[in-house]
Amino acid sequence: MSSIPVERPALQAKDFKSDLKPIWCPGCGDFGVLQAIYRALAGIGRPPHEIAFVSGIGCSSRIPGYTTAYGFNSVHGRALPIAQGIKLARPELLVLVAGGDGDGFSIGGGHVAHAIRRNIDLTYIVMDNQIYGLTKGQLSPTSPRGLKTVTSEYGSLEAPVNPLLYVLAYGASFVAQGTPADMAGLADVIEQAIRHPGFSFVNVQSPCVTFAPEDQQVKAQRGRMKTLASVGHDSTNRLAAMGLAQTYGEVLYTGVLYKDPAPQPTLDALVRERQAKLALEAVPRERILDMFLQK
Ligand SMILES: Cc1ncc(C[n+]2csc(CCOP(=O)(O)OP(=O)(O)O)c2C)c(N)n1
Ligand code: SF4
Repeated sequence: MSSIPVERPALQAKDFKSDLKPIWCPGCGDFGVLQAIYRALAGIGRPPHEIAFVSGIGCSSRIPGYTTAYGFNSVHGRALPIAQGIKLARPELLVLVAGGDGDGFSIGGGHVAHAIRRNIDLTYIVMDNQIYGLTKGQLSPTSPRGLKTVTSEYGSLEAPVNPLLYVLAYGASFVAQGTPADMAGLADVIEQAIRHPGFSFVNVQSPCVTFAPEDQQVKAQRGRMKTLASVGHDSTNRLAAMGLAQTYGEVLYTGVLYKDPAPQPTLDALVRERQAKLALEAVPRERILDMFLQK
């Protein structure tokens, strides 16, 4: 047999596009997120069969089906536990997780903190449209105070969850934000998130053109967008990142907010290490038989 290594052909964005046609409303921000994911995956170069893409339930959670990766459109709010299980069982896979702000910060909010503290190597992309899209426009955890929806006819009385502060405060290893209004920037942060070892989070302000108000649409976003590079942000400084994250809902910062300069070991790696150690220490099978036969 030849020992010459076989080079993998370079992959292109189109290699990650499935035959399924998205059924999102025309103009939905999630189309842009999908394109950015195709580009990021092409940049990474792992073939689709080496990628597990898990989502919850919602318009945004349809996204794995539009890729050629192995997809699991799972249960509302439960994408993260499923993805963590997959990564622990099959650490060689590239694991992506995606869903809406409702999926991630309402019903699934409790899972985020635990995924972060476990620091399992996966990338979590939240399509934050500040509304429940699939169920036709109810308040979501990131809806701004005062928003009038079918469930808040006189305007929401609640303050929104700040997803950036949430994940930064729990110690996420990589935190970025993007928008389909800047496709190149979005593809770039998703690729960086995938490359980063450990729990990586990308908040994408992905407008719902059907149920979200005008000031959340791409046109309005352009007036609020600021790249983190333009303000000279040091992405190795978590406290500086938390300071900028306070402006969530006002300034739309794009780029990498935080990237751990010395990433901690991931739980999947630690589990493998322990398994190997225990296997070495394990009593050999023959010895167990001896013990049983009291030799
Ligand atoms: C356990 C459970 N509770 C509620 C629902 C109904 N439900 C489906 S999607 C959804 C919220 C969708 O909003 P979001 O997660 O933000 O995603 P989007 O549709 O906006 O992309 C809800 C409440 C469900 N499917 N399962
Ligand atoms: S309802 Fe909103 S989030 Fe859902 S597909 Fe339509 S535009 Fe997108």
